[in-house]
Amino acid sequence: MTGKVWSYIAEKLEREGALHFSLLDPDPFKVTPGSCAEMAKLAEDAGTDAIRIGGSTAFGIIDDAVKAISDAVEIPTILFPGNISGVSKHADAMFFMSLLNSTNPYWIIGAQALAAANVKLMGIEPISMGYLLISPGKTAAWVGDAKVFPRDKPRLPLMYALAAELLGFKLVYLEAGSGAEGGGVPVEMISAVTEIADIPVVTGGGFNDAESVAKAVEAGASIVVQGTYLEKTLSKDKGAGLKKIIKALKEAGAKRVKK
Ligand code: 1GP
Repeated sequence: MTGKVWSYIAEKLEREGALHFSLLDPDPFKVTPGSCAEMAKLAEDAGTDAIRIGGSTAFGIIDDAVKAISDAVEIPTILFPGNISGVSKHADAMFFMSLLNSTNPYWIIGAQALAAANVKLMGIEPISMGYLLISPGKTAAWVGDAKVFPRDKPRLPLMYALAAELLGFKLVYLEAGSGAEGGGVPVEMISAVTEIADIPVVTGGGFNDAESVAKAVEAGASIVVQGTYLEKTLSKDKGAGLKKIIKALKEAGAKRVKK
């Protein structure tokens, strides 16, 4: 059904105020399809709202990993492609993104044009998202030729977020880069964007504890993404730590729900 995952996100945001997404990056040398499926199930049991599947797909196992994950969980699986290779028909949806603060047109519209016909023919639900990289930006910034936003300049991403909204993107993503140090995107930056922009803000990159996740929601983020934390903890504590983080996120989200 067209728009099924977007309806799920929009309706759940209305009810719960904030959502948690788990990022898995398939990699045949470290994170096999089988271990992706196990992690996805543990994350689902801990209360995450969707599994986002990253695009480190140069090794050609995206299809197997997405299928294994989709078979293992009931919650939506959403592609988060790093390039045109990150497309799989087994996913429920795809963040169709443009890296708006890239200096290279390939990452703004080139890769999207190359992948668009394939995505349409496969019938994957696209969810458009403006992608903004904030310092340090990590691997994504290096690969994506990004002119990262300095952490103390919240009005720069605000300008881009407003442009994303006016261009018709459904979501805007404030991303510090996977494995970022410093406790995620600064709360001042999140609130500078959410106070003025009307589209939901997704944030991720360096959120590794309940406090930083809850603060991001209090600052107005609608969706917080965690990847590194899951890789480090899920197999050890079977999701106990993640469950506490999601509880803190949902409590912060509940305060935002209109009565
Ligand atoms: C990357 O924002 C995500 O796109 C996740 O970042 O791995 O630091 O949680 P972490």
